Amino acid sequence: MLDEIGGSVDWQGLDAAYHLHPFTDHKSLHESKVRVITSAEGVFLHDAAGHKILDGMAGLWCVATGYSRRELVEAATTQMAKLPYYNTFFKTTTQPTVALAQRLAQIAPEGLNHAFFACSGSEAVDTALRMARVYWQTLGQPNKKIIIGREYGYHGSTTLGASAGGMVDMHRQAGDMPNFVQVMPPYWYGYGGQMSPAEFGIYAALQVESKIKELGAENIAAFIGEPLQGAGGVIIPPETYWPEINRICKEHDILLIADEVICGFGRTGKMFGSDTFGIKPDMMTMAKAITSGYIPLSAVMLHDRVADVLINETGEFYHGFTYSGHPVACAVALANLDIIAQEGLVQRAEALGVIIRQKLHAALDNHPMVGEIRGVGLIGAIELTADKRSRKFFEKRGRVGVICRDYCFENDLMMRAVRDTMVFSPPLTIALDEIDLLVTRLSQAIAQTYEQVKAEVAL
Ligand code: PXG
Repeated sequence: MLDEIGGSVDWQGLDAAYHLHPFTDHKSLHESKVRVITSAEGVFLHDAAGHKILDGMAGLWCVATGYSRRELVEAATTQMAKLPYYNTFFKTTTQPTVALAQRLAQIAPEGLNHAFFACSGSEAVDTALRMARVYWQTLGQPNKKIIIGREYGYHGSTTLGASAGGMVDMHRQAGDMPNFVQVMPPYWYGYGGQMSPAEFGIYAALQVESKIKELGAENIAAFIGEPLQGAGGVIIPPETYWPEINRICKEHDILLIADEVICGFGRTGKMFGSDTFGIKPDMMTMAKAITSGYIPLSAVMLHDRVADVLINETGEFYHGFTYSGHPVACAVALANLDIIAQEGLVQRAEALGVIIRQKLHAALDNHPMVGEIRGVGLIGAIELTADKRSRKFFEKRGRVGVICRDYCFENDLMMRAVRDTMVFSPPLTIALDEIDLLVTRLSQAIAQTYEQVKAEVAL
């Protein structure tokens, strides 16, 4: 393979020799070879083999403002030249850090007025969970330690994040600390049976209340949930779900943490998923689109009622990171939030979401293998099914999804498969003709998948 300056470098071989990837079975990766991404602009990626790939996933759900934004590059280089690093530990701060904390307070739901910075979604989640426990310790209730999460929830890959999430394989591989439990997700398509979505939303929320009663509210610190469960397969809760969760957390005096790492900054058609679903969080975790993925940054936003206790009563909170509030990352985030505001990307996500779903319905509703098309703003999912009417899953879960994902790759479309659910989350800057291209390539991949699997599963 030729590198960009014309030399011959075997990047794939070197990658196999020296690099371990996240969430990867390396033996099978080495058999199939890695794809080398070399550059990107707008909503397109380029790889070393010369493909121009439509990025239907905005990287990993993060490149909201699209690739190749000069404004973000300039914000980073200007800040690097002025002050590339300083910490926020010992009575010091930096200007971009303060400005970003203020900006986040302005755009976050009412009452969430204080920001704590970290570098990844996992660290933000870890921080929020520790804050929740410290909050209750400070109030003289140290037994309130248990965190309730949900099956298929994803809250990152630190040990606390993995424990809070509901990914069984992560739990099996040591991500299973004590004092974490999971309840059913509000996954109507998978678990709703004969219930209407509205009935099922209440039913799923009441599982949280049952768990609280079983374990005792006096032992529970917080409930954590993504407004919609992204990595779990874009599980969008029925409208009845979150209002009931608000009630339950309030009534039982349990903190409510909204993990906005995927939903934040316009993805769901409002600034935050909490705005879209009417969530009243005590804390919000955010990352990814805060900088459109250009540089690592995350934050926890705290409601006044939590911040007041931590600020005025706790004393020192023994937690923080070398790069908390990193000035370059914060400068990039500010420039990124400027673009989101100036280009109306939040409203755009809402409007384009309607259009993309219309087009997907028109192209795929009659397909025998498409069980459901769902979405909100510019995030969505297509359930591939063995039986449309009964919403039956394939026998070997996940296999058809991988086949379809590989056909997407072949058609120069980057998509994710979660089990047999195809998920999409393109940059919020995607244009109408690029939406058409996404729908055409995805439909083609689904048709090819169908041809391959229909004989086996008698669809
Ligand atoms: N919370 C949520 C809701 C997430 O989606 C994290 C926390 C952790 O963020 P960091 O920055 O530590 O990765 C995430 C991350 C996937 C995929 O394949 C999803 C994530 C990360 C990597 C892959 O869907 N979400």
